[in-house]
Amino acid sequence: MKFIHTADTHLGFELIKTAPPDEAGRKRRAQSVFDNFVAAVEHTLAVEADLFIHSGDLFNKYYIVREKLDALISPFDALSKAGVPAVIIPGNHERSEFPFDLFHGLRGIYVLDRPKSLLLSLNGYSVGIAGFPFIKDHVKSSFLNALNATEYAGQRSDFNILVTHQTFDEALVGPVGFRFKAGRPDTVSRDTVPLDFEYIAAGHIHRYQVLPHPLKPGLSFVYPGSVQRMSFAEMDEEKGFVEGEVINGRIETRFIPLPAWEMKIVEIEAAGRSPREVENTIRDQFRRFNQGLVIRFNLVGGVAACDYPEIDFCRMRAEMPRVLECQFAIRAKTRWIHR
Ligand SMILES: [Mn+2]
Repeated sequence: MKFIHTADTHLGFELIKTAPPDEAGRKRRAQSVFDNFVAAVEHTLAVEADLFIHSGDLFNKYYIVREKLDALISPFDALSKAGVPAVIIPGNHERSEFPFDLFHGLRGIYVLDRPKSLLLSLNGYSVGIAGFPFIKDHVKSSFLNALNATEYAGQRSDFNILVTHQTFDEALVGPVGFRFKAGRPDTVSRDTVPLDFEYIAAGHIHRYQVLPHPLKPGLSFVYPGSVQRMSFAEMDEEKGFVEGEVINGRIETRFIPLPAWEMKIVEIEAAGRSPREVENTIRDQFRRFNQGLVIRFNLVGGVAACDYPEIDFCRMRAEMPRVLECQFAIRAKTRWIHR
């Protein structure tokens, strides 16, 4: 029995409320995000996996129009046609729900849009799967309530998988390695999770990691991470998804890497300097540019926009060599103004 586990695909990455200054760049990134999701699905078919799991944040925003959602879920067609069951839960980016009929008509796509459990027969094994949408508030009590509401406990199966989109204690994020501690209002303590599972398919944390259950060696909380570097906080992280397989009666996992774009931040002391000087400092970076680069220029040194020289960022973008996306941000005290 083999399965593919992915999460945090953030499809529709280009659709945000305020138009990004580098709109074409954002669209190129969105295409690359979608391509990585497709790559995970294609891998599922190529290795003839028996199950596909998506543990939340399929989409980047909850307000994407229906027509676009229909297009974004097209890779599930291939799974459905190949007879590979897929289990999906809504994450926080979907505000814990999908349009109720989004996956209607797709055979074998199981959306756990409320606490549910199901029993699948996969390559000779009975596999119990329990899951529920992302829980925002009172996670400490709500998590166990939701888990009980799945009624997974009544099932008897060879392997049990929990699908969840939450932060568990000791989860690691960010460039300086921040760890979520038990007791935070948004964090579930791993030691409170029942031991009835063989695999916990987690989502929400964008860095790939495997956290052990403190009370059951061999049971892990697995975050496959996002399929692409969604923000600069992830700029050094390897990206991919997880393949799990039953070997000698237990689930073994491995990480399958996906191509990730390069991300770079350049800080420029710009307040009080002439436009020409700052533009030339930006131009000095052009030799490092390539088509796979997401670059951000942080202009710093001032406390308000008026402290900075007037730069025609449109013209700068027009003259620069092609990058995936170029962002300019001006620091005004603690705020960033995007240009
Ligand atoms: Mn996410």
